[in-house]
Amino acid sequence: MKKYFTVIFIAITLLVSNSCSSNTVKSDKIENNNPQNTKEITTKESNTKNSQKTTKPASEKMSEPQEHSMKKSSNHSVTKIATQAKLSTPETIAANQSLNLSIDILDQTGKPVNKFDVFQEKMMHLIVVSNDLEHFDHLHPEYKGNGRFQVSTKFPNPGEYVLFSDYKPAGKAETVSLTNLKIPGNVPLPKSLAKYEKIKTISDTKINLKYSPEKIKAGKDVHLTFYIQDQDNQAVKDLKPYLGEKGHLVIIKSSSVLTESDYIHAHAMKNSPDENIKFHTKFPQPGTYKMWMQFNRNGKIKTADFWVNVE
Ligand SMILES: [Cu+2]
Repeated sequence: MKKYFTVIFIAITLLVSNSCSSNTVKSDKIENNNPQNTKEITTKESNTKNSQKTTKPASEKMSEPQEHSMKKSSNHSVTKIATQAKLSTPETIAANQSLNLSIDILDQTGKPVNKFDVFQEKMMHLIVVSNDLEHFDHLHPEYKGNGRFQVSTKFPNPGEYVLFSDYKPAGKAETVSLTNLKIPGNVPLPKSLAKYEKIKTISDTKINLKYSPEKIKAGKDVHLTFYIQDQDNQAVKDLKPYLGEKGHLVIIKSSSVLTESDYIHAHAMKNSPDENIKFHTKFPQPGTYKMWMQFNRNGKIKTADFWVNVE
């Protein structure tokens, strides 16, 4: 078996949060579990292999977090702290095999951040996408204490992936940190690009997207409504909460190099009637975005994806 030199790195975090709400459930689990053949991934300074791709965003972020934190905290009661995520993978990685991943959340000086608040029922929401946004996964790594989260997952194909770790250091604002992972091998040819369809069918469920205004403009408010119907085009009556809300929407802007500013995490509006799931959000920049809306129909989590164009 050929050994691959594992990929890596980390980027400093910035935040995306609009949410001022804070939950204060804390973990009391302090068990540090360090898998043996784990290879620690380099930090941005020593990153070599992917440097052409990652050095730029990482170094740009390096100088910024402080400034960002201050800007944000001035209009929020919760302050943000500059944190970063560090990803560790097994030494040998390959497509389509289970990989144990560790994500360490560190402060600016490299010390573990060890207390987190639960939000949307979890301590960390991990969104994994391939760079072309074909692959999407929403995971909940387990907190092992001492700043370390662990999860096991598979990456379907060789290629570049971005992991958006979404978490709240205790008492602070929601934070998103990016890490990247390269799965070695031949990258498959892209499938034909999805059209801008507004209706998706997932087995017995039809999801119909409407938004207003119909032409989405960067920086302007947009209302997104997902109408959920059964095979007979009847509004479903069996939606259940998912992560404490009616639906969970992740939006990522298609970019040659994904950064945390490409990630939007919208929260469902509480007052939508059963068969509709509504979101209110803004798309910061013109471009092409992919959205993944997840909901719980009678115990089954379904993910519907849509592309939208923002002028
Ligand atoms: Cu989640």
